[in-house]
Amino acid sequence: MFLLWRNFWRTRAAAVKIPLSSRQASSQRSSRTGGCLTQSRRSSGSRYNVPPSAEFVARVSGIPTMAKLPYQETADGLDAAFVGVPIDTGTSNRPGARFGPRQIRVESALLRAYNSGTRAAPYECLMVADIGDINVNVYDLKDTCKRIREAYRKILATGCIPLTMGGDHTIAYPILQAVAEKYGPVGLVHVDAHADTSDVVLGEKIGHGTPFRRCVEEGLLDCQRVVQIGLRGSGYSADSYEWSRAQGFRVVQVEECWFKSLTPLMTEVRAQMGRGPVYLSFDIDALDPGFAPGTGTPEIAGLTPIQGVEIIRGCRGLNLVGCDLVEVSPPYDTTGNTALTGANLLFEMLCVLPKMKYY
Ligand SMILES: [Mn+2]
Repeated sequence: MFLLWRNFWRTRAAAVKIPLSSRQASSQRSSRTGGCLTQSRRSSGSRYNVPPSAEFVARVSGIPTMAKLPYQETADGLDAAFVGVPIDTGTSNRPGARFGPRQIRVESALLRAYNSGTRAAPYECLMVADIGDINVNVYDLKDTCKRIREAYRKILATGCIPLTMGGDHTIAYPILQAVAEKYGPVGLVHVDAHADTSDVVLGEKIGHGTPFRRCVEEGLLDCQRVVQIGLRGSGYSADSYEWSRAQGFRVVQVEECWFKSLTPLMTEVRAQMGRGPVYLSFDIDALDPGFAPGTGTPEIAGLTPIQGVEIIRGCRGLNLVGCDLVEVSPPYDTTGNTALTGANLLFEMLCVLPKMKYY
């Protein structure tokens, strides 16, 4: 009866343009349009954050957050959080990845709420938000690493799974320091054109070519449960991946991936990872630069976006404790398509997190 009465007055108010009280107006906006001026993100009545649908709210409207989710300051109360780490101080070649999180957020306005391929419904089972960017120090990479490590400690302490938008690949090192502090040595699915296992570059231990060497040295990885997929490009010696193999990593060079579905590979990877905690680190340069030119160290003959999606979907069932998508460098792809690809890959990551609901 109340509903009938309310609807009557709403209809009447709309028809004769009776000014509504601000409370009524806001309620009407929420229920009819999924949020309008205020971009009410919880308009569906769901207990979870649900991004406003582009069926009712123009995609191009609003302040760009990842997937048009609400922004909140901390990870409190969240099952998963999108977080940006805007640095490129660790890049060895073309810079620009500091603008990655920002452009990924802008392009992510195209994302919708359901995964049509896997029937995942992330916003019906997980509380997700965008918690902004780590306050990095663009003048000091070591200080930036410290800031990242401390920020991720706090994020992980809440029980939330971070979905990170890079930033160059240096960031995986301090993130994994915080992750291993909580979970112990983790398995790693590392998708990349490069192994990122150099020891020292130009005299420096910290950079985007060294994070996984540092992780091994500090015992952050369960080396028997590490796989590196998509590696390629010219090297400094004939066997560029000798060090990785010597640690116990499985190395899947790109030649093993050419012309194939990677779904069978991922069956093996899931067996390798077992039930323990796993971190997924996806460097956009794993994809062929024809698909993802907006990155700092592109290598030809890379993975297709289809293979990238197969890898991420193949992580379904793993005990994922964190994921990142790094090295999107907007200045090298002004179309935004690399960032859009990155946004979609991050959505795919969200859709394979533990406790996901699938229809
Ligand atoms: Mn990398």
